[in-house]
Amino acid sequence: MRHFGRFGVVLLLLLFLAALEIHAENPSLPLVMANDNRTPAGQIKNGVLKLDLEISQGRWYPEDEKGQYRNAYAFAEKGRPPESSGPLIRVPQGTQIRITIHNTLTLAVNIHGLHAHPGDPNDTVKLEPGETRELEFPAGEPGAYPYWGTTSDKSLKGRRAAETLLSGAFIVDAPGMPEQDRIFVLSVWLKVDPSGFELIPSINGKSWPYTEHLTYKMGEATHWRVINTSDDPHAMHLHGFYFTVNAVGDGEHYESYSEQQQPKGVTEFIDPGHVFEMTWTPERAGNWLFHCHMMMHMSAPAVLHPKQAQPAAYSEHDHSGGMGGLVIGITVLPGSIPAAVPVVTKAPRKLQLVISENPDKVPLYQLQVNDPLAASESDKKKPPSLLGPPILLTRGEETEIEVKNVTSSPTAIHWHGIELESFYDGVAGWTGSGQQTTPAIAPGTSFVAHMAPPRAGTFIYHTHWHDQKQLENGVYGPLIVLEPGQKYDPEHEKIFVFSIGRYAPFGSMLIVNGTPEPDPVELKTGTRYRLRLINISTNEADLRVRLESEGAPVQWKVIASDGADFPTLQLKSSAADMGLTVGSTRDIEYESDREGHVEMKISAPGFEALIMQPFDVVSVK
Ligand SMILES: [Cu+2]
Repeated sequence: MRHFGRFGVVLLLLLFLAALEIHAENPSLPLVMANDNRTPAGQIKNGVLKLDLEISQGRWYPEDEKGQYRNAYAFAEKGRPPESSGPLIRVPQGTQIRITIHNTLTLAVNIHGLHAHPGDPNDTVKLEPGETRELEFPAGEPGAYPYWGTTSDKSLKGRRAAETLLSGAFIVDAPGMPEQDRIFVLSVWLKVDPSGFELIPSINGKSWPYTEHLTYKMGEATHWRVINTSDDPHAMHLHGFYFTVNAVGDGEHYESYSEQQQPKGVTEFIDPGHVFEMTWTPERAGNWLFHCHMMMHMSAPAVLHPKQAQPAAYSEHDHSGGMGGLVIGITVLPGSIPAAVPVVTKAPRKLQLVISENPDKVPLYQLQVNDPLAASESDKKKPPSLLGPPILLTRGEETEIEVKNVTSSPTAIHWHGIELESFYDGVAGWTGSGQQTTPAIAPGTSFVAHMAPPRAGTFIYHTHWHDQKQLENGVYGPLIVLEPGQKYDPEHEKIFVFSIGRYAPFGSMLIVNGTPEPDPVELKTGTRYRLRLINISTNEADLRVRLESEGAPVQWKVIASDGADFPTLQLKSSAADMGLTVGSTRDIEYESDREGHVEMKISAPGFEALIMQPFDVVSVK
């Protein structure tokens, strides 16, 4: 003790008090069980679902029972423990629903979503402490919906702490609907008070690596529903495969897309209270991830792991890898369909991505791409910027990219949107297979990623080291895949990367191509341009991009999303104003027949100042 001195004693006392604070939670409460949403609650007889629900309090362990818990309110089926998410209400279309619901809390609870859909979002049921209510209503239209409660009369966006887990899934199946789907309810425990800030995201009641580990066979079609009952939007990203969005819902209305309308992508934005339905087919074996691309929703919750703020400390065999929260691990087993055998007709093309520390420290890192085919030496002399140079690949061409880490911290690089082998996907300690997972790229070492990208489009390479420092210091860049024989044409193709950088004295700022004040770009009238837009910010799920002239949006044509081209028949001009969620890309065609000034405005909630990318349209004469 003498080594600590008086200051140390005070510190120990504070730590002891902090520990007391944690254990002030009530250990006599029942456990809140994780609900995998596979088993519907209640009994259906003669077309009537009978379900007895309770609202109670329990101890919620976002990880395992050796970890911390929180006292939380949760729904329970009578006679069973409380669950997160709440008991699954799942009925065939046409079912009549009879629910009794009993509030065991000492607080009144206002319940949303227990009615026929579509319904009035303001049609809620208020239960006083100790009150029991009977509800009866028809199931309504097929779809997926959330039901949820609040003890503070807040909306989903305002719920805090114990009430944030009062949520469940409500599914109405159309006749003939396959029931082997999986349902994922997204929650975020958020507590903001003078004693501190707590953010614990969970899927079906658990935070990675305690979320369910899914296993599929190659070729096995999967069908998922994602329901967001948290206060924040999310950007749900699937590694290694494209998925199709089959339907979306806003909590009351559910819209199934016709086959022609179904968007394909690798990242889907989801607002609070909203739902989407997706299908995909795992075509390559190995380990993959489905996760929110917002850094704060996929990092180990600091409140549960105060010492693990340094992901550098993690071991290669530790699957948590600094990740946490809204992350699901998927293992694809070799199945009945044979693995595609790549036909290699010539030596692979070789590129090098060198990540080094910037001697000037602002930004911390600098990235360099060595491409023997791109001879422009001038590019290499550029000062370090908050952005790596573009990597240009050719569709179908076997390529080896050596990632050389000459910094003093480990890293891992993910080839976002590229369909490649799991081992090269870039999640250290996870991707690959049980026998051999992707290693971290330790300081002074290299990792060679192999790929033969099967589609041309706009993609991203970025750090998958779960470290805000790397993501805020430019360890990312555009990854452009061109058609065979096509050359990258900087005259007519303009890349805009939206991200976050720290600029003293302003702190975190939205930036475009590495700067908050991008130079004007000159465009020529009557000339068609391809704009490649990329959002690789930290947490900006709700980023908006607008191209305007004299205050009104111009017309543009969105031609691809996440690297997937839209069918030609669907291409049409639209007003240049769209959301671009984090981990997403869009390809846009734009042509102006008028001279003048055009501005691309990039904005995101939480950033007062929008960022402007100016264009000067000049006439060709
Ligand atoms: Cu998120």
